[in-house]
Amino acid sequence: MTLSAAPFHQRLQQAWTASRSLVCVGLDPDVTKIPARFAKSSQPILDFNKEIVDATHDLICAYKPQIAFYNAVGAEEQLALTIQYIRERAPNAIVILDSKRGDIGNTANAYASEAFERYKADAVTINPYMGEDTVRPFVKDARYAAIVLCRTSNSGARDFQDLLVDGKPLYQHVAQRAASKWNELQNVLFVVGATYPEEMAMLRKAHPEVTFLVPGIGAQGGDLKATLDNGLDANKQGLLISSSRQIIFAGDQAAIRKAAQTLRDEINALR
Ligand code: OMP
Repeated sequence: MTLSAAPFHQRLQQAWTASRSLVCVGLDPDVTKIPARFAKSSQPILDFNKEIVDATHDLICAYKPQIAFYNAVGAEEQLALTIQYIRERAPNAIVILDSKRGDIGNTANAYASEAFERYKADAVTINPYMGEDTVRPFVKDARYAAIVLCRTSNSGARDFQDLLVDGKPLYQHVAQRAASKWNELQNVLFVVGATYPEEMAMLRKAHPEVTFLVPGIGAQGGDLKATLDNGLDANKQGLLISSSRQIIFAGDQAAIRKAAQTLRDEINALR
């Protein structure tokens, strides 16, 4: 079996092992913040992303482009070329398309095809609010994964995710359903924000084998030590610790590398 045909859970293990890193770099190329050195480029987003990938490819286990930053400026082609470049430069890295999809079945099929066929991502973030049929298209093939929003990193996460349903917060129901009903192919992950370490501890206790995508480290002020204490699995893995702005807008290429290396080293020292 070639690596690209391997099941997602094997590819993820390979990415962790090969990189010895739990760092995921978020490729969120806000055009108002792209460094001036790219001003003359005809494809500034692509060139900026290439610089980031060149600087970090041996320090990370995953990249996570957030689709809004590409859609907002009609840069879909640059997104596709970025993912192509990641495949060349970092063949073991997992590519997560952060598009937080969630819609009825036939529309979800189109979103799955966008993520896995058009952009050739390995995984996609999913909003599970509309229920099982909206998630199914993303988990039906073991090569690809759905990363389900459980306990998000933002302040508004409390508004609905903490509501008690049958005596239990809604985010725990989401996790329970996702892990027990949608995960036959071991290709369901959870989004769990670094800004809510107690909730992360609850989720890790209830779901020792599920991988968490953890945004919120860096610009959002999440606590790295608490994240590792509460989120690591029994193999000292089980986490994709994602940081975007703190790494990609750190400065020149050396500063970008240093930011990724510092995060990787801090994580490895704590696990
Ligand atoms: P930084 O705060 O710059 O590291 O970026 C965070 C990234 O993670 C953005 O792309 C967000 O869209 C994304 N994110 C969150 O910030 N919070 C969440 O709960 C979930 C995500 C996500 O799904 O990646």
